[in-house]
Amino acid sequence: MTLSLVSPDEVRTAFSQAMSDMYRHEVPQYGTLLELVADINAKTLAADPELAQTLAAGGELERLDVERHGAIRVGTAEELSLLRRVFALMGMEPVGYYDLSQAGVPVHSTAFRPVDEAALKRNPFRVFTSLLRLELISDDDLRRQATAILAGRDIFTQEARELLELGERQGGFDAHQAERFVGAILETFRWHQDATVDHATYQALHDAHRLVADVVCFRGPHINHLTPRTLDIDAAQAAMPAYGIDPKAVIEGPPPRRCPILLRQTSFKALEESIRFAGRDDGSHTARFGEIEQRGIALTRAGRERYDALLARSRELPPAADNAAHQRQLGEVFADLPDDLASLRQQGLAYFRYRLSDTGHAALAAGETPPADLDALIARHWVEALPITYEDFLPVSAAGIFQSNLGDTRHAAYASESNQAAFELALGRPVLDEFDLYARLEEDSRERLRQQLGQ
Ligand code: OOG
Ligand code: NI
Repeated sequence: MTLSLVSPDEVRTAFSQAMSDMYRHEVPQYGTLLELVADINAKTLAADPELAQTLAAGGELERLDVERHGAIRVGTAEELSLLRRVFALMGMEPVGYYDLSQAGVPVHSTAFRPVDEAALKRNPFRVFTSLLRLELISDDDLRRQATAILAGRDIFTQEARELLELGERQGGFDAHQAERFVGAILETFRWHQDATVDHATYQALHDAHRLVADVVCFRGPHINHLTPRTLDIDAAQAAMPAYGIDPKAVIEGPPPRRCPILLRQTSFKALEESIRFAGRDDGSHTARFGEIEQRGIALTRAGRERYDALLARSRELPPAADNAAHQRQLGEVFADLPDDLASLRQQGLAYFRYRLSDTGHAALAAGETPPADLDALIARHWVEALPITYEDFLPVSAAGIFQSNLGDTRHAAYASESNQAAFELALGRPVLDEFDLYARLEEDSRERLRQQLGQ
């Protein structure tokens, strides 16, 4: 009997929907956030037909409602490499390396996400995945104890492990197996009210760093937030209180711009939730929250260097009084970066997807000779340059999101080297370079164009 395998895109879509349903059930405020984002997106599109048209042309409109990212934190190399295999069956690969230790968070991370154009269009679901760096716990006894606790847990059900191996053997799943796989993997990310340790152990780990307690004291890496994509994050941030949501103080990332770049994010603060310790006494734990994001154009290495330099400059200024003042201040610093697509393109600061326009198609059909170079093709409207959306994360913003959920006690930067090699060893493969991926998307579109034009 031959097996008819479903596409990994379908498995990923089913999984992202199942995660969203589970999280809405676990954290009802996330459901409210989804409503808010849907309201704001509908209003934004109605008020800005040009934006609606650009999004539709780029294939962004169909994916808007399914689009989200999530975040998890794991404790061991084995957990991370198993998740790498699980996500591979959903068409997700590790992209980028993020070192959060500089910001006083004892983890390093990658993002599992689809990488090719068709898969990104179908459903770009991403999971920001952090690995706890136990070596950054300075107390020897506590570090050994945390290591032992983690060594004794299994974050996967037996069924999940069996299906993972089956999927790898077969090179995928049939529809029924895919459904079982999604259900079994969902268990890994479920919230457990029962901690696996007693109160004293929790407290000791919590005192080392709140994140250490979050990773070590539970049965598995509960999903700690999910993040829908909004088209107007300033409006969404402003509307949160009216929906009963308490936002973090400032929106992370670049200021509002005519041509949105990279990624802007904000979240509501983590909820205090009741838990039960192994000794049966009650306590509380604060880890889970909701976030929204607005995505813009992906920057080239040169563009990203400009972004990083401007962000660093803005961080030297005295902190602003509130989000509005913060955004104004950022806006002044970022005035140095061109804010129109033509300049971003001509100066090689951002990535674009090139496409033969209706005019180009008609001219070609009429037997006209196309202009020889890209700028002339664009100037004569044969070709459209569409922004390529940024699909990744930003380390400074991620640190801000972590931080806003770690309460008021800030940990100083860890005096450690960033260690991509150790992360990749734990992961079991190198991470992909995000710039290479965007460059390839751009180059593929140019290659298609050259073929159509016979150049
Ligand atoms: C991850 C925080 C980073 C983002 O969107 O930058 C993140 C975490 O809290 O585990 O999700
Ligand atoms: Ni996030």
